[in-house]
This record gives sequence, C-alpha cells and structure tokens, in this order.
Amino acid sequence: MTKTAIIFGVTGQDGSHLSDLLLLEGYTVVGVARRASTDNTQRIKHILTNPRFELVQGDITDTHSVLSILKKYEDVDEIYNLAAQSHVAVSFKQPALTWDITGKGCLNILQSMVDLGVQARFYQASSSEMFGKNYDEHVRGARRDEIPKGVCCDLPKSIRVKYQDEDTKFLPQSPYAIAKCAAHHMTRLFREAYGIHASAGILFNHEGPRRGETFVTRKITKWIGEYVNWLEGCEFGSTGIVLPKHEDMVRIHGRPLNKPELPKLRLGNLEAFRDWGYAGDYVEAMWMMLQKDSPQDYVICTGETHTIREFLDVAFSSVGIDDWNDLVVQDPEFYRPAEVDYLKGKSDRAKKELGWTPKHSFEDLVIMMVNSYLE
Ligand code: NDP
Ligand code: GDR
Repeated sequence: MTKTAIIFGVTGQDGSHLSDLLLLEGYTVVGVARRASTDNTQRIKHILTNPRFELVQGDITDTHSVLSILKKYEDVDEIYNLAAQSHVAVSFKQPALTWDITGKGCLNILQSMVDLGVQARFYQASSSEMFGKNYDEHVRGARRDEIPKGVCCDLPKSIRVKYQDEDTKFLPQSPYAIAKCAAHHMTRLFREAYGIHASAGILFNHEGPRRGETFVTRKITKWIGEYVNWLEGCEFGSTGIVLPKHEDMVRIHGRPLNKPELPKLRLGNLEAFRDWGYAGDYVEAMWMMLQKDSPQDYVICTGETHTIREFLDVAFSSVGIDDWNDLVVQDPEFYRPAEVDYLKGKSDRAKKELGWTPKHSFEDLVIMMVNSYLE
C-alpha cells in the first residue's frame, strides 16, 4: 500500500530533496509550509503538480495548527520534522524566535502525536552544532574501540584525531544549538516514555545548489558565479583587472568600461573546520532511519573536515583562480559571538546499521555548487 509522509519544513533545502526521494519511493507526501507574504515554494516548484504531493499551510510554533494537521492525516506513516530557524548567526540576533521554532516546535509535534494517538514514525533533524566546542579523540590508524576514552590526551598531538559521534557529549555554542539539544532530548524522551518510533539524525553540514544563500558555501559559490559572469561582461583595457588590497571593490584598471564595480566577497571566520556533505545523500539517511524496526539516533557525515579557506581554494581553483586573497574581505559583521571551531563526524553506526555512506566527495560538492551558477 502507498505510504504517506508529512514533512514539516518542506520548502527548505532538505524538505525539497526529501520530497523528491519519497515521491520516487512511491509515497504520498504532505508538505507543511508556513504562510509567507511572498512565494516560498521555489525549491518545490517542480513537484507542486504531482498528484501524490499536497501542500498544506501550517506553522510549528502554533500548536493548534500542528494538531489540526495531524488530526486530518492521523493514519500517516512517517513524520519528518525539518522545520527550523536554521541559521546559527541569526539565532544570536533572534534567540527567542529560534527557541520557539527550533526547540518548542518539535515538542508541539511530539505532544500532538501522543495526544491524538498518532502511531507514525518520527524523524527529528538534529545537528552537529549540538557538539559545539566538544570532541573526542582517537589515535590515527587504530580502531576506536582499542583506545579507552581519556587515554588520548597523554599521546602526542600528531597521532591524535578529533571527531564527534553519537557518544560525544554536547556543548552547544549558540541559541540555535541549545534549541536543537532540547528538541533532541525531547525526541529521546518521547521514545522512552511513550514508545514512539522516534529517531534523530545528527547531521553534519550538508549543502548543494538548493542551499540557502546566506550559508557560507552558497554565499561563496554564488559570488564566484557572479564574478565570472561579471568578467565576461567587461570590456577590458590593455592592463586587465586590478584588485587593490585595501579597497572593497574589484575594479577594472582605470575605469570599468561598461559595468559598475563589483563588491568583493565579504566573509567572517575562515579558520573554522566543517564536515561538508551533499544534501541529496543525507536525506536518504533520514528515510533509512525510519525504515528500521527500532528507532535510534545516528550521526550522518562524511568523516572529512575542511576549513572555509580550503573551501575557497577548491571553489576558486575550479574557475581557474589560484589566488583569491584580494577578492575576499574579512568583515567583523560576519563573525559570531561564539564559534564552533571544529567539526568532523564519525558515522560508523549509520554505515553498520543502515548501510549508509555518502556518495559525493568534498570536491564533487564544491564543483557542483559552483557549476550551478555557471550553467
Ligand atoms: P532550511 O533553513 O533550508 O529550511 C528550514 C525549513 O523550516 C523551511 O522550509 C522553513 O520555511 C521552515 N520553517 C521555519 N520556521 C517555520 C515555522 N515556524 N513553521 C513551519 N516551518 C518553518 O534548513 P535545511 O533544509 O538546511 O535543514 C533542515 C533541517 O535540518 C533544519 O531543522 C536544520 O536546522 C537541520 N539541519 C540542517 C543541516 C544542514 O547542514 N543543512 C545540518 C543539521 C541539521 P520557509 O521556507 O518559509 O523559511
Ligand atoms: P553553520 O553553517 O553555522 O555550520 O550551520 P554556515 O554555513 O552558516 O557557517 C559555517 C562556518 O562558516 C563561517 N563563516 C560564515 N558563515 C556564514 N553563514 N556567512 C559568512 O559570511 C561566513 N564567513 C565565515 C561561520 O562562522 C561558520 O564557522 C549550518 C546550518 O545549516 C545549521 O542549521 C546546521 O545545523 C549546521 O550547519 C550543521
């Protein structure tokens, strides 16, 4: 029989990829989108006319709206909570709103499921941001279970590898991450207290051409696309372009002949490490979790980590630019009051129990994102 899934946060990056996957798997998908004064369905335009896709209006901060959706679809098989105020920097400026959506929103769904007796399987979008400043360590080349916790600090730094997995303790560094921790624990509690088939995926950063434009990967690749197009539209003088070190604009030598100057790419901290994967791969893991007989929490990641600088290196070199230093300005506006310096996941449990591994490499991802602006 056809399965039905409800996706809260259907208009986001992951909501759109997950809808594509579930429709391919033969599901009927009910996508919940909040009311907006402008069109927020850009990422799901291609499925809006699919007869197995239904878009309903709802807001997870509004208990009545969540209850009435679950009441209408009480026989639903799977519920995915992807809705969030998901921007870490914004969460410092709008902490209470972030709490209401990213933290309490999850509770609204879980409590409604209990109150209505909805038997569906539930997925919570947890985040590697919950680890914050914390990590564990293992010795390079050794199997992790050969080294008892705490031993690594006595060993030389050169053979120690930092990582996070399901056993790493949370030490959140933002209002967003604290709200995610609350939702994560609420999911565990409802699983243990009420027997709900509730799983949380602790996903590390995942990106792609559908990523929101203010996240660092999309911001960089969008700028590169604009720069390449801008260069193509310029009529150069004899000396080509000039990139003054202390000025904000990329300039054509002398004066631009037919185009206004282009603002440089403004970024914050370039030294943070992130474990970046492709969003299309990660939504498969979400679905796989809910196909298991027993609910469980899983780390989903690539196991590779790179700095923002390294992302810039690969992105710029993919369009033939080896030195990007004069094209980028570091702007205090994009620094955060507290930073997560190092994320590198270990997804052994997902590999063993779900058979999940990422299909796209870091380089594939960066080039895919740059190319999406050049095509
Ligand atoms: P997006 O920011 O792209 O999408 C968030 C979605 O939540 C959007 O559809 C948004 O709607 C919706 N939303 C926001 N507020 C409400 C509300 N009050 N009621 C209902 N819906 C709301 O995030 P991603 O797709 O990237 O991420 C999906 C989930 O996974 C999020 O919970 C995120 O925190 C989490 N996550 C993401 C990671 C990543 O690297 N992408 C990693 C780990 C976790 P609208 O379109 O109207 O804004
Ligand atoms: P993150 O992603 O905070 O990891 O959260 P983001 O792309 O916003 O930042 C990654 C790193 O880049 C640094 N950075 C900048 N970030 C942004 N957005 N804009 C800039 O100009 C900039 N310059 C440097 C940041 O300081 C940070 O170190 C994402 C979100 O999707 C969360 O919802 C999710 O839970 C986590 O990933 C896992």
